[in-house]
Amino acid sequence: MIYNPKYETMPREEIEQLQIERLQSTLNRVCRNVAFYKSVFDESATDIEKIRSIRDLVHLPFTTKEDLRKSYPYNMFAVPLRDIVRIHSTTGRTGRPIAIGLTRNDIVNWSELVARVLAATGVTDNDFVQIAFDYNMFTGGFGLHYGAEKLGASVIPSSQMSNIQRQIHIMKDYKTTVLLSTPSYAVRIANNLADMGIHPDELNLKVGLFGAEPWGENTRGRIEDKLHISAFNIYGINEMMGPGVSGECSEKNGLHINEDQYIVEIIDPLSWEQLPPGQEGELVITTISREGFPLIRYRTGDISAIMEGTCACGRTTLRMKHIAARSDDMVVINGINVFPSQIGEILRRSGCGEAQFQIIMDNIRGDDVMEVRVELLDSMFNDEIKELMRLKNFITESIEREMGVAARVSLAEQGTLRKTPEGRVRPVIDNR
Ligand code: DLL
Repeated sequence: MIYNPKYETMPREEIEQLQIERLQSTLNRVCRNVAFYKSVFDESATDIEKIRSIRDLVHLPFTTKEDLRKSYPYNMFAVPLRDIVRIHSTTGRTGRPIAIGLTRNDIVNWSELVARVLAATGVTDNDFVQIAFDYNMFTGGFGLHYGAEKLGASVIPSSQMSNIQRQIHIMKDYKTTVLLSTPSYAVRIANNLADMGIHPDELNLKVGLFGAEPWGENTRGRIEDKLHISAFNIYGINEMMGPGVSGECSEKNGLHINEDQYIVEIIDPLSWEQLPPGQEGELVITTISREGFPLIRYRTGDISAIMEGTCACGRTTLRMKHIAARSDDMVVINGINVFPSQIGEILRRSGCGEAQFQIIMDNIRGDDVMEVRVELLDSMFNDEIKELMRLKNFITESIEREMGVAARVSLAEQGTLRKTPEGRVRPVIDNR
């Protein structure tokens, strides 16, 4: 269902007209009320009066995560603190946290965006929506909660509890029809269901919306098969209020962007040039209706592309490709951009499943060299040497053929790849 036909099916010129009007008013507000923007516009000699069309966006400076970290907690709010009714924040695991402040109108707008994203997947006021995202400073729980309530659904705020069996009991008892969680949590639910001897058809689940971490068609297939539901991708980021930036419709072919509140661009992460539709690069978002915490050309660090062509669902809003990588994990070797997600895809196809891997870059006597170290899964340990050699050759050849780079592939024992302080495998180690 199209929740808000006015904004979701607006003709292209009208959307762009609305965007430029809202952008101009946002620029005026940030110039008046946010010292950071006043000074960057002054320093870069940006004349906001000259921003007359969406095409002029390229003349505005970017805002980065570092800018927001420096302004923690309140320095970039554009309204007096008494007008802020909600504060959310990132965890700050990788540096200082990024805090956002929302006014009452911001919360109303956010709920509307989330209601649209839910409705696009078929959720209605007849549904029981179980929200298995954390309810805390993280935007997932509260953001989706307000949107689901706005839609009129019956909301079950279960949060992401570590006791998965309890999560499943709630799902069964309350006859949950829609599950909202991270994709990895949905996989854990599916696995536990099997362990508990519950057949998915004993549940009432029909739809799942998953996001907050990268996932692709393999995981979609696994969740759909094991839970007997239709699985949809939703995207958002704390700095853009959280979930609600974009989401998939019934076509499951890209995520529709809520363009009446966000202007989205794709840039080359190295040259910072804007890229045309179809080309992959870093997602840059400008807020155009936000009061508490407006952001101009915010570099999300997420890699996506604007999709070409119109969608059969009837929405006219632009679609973005699902996020499979982050620009900070991209490495460049001999002018070729390499994303860990591309290697992950090749490994899945070569039968390594979700094996962990690491890209190690070195420079040997002036030449850049790339090693891909793949952690053997338990099941692969028993394979004959001949079989492992075949696998190694297959991966090496696929990387060369599909990505145009020569890589040395090595197989490693489990637990031997270098990790981050939080215990995650570092996707890239660049020793150059
Ligand atoms: O994860 C907001 C959210 C909550 C989105 C619930 C969807 C559902 P942050 O904690 O700020 O906000 O993390 C944002 O997570 O920059 C992406 O790298 C990643 N991410 C979010 N959604 C997706 C997705 C929330 N659908 C960061 N696919 C973003 C891939 C995603 N990555």
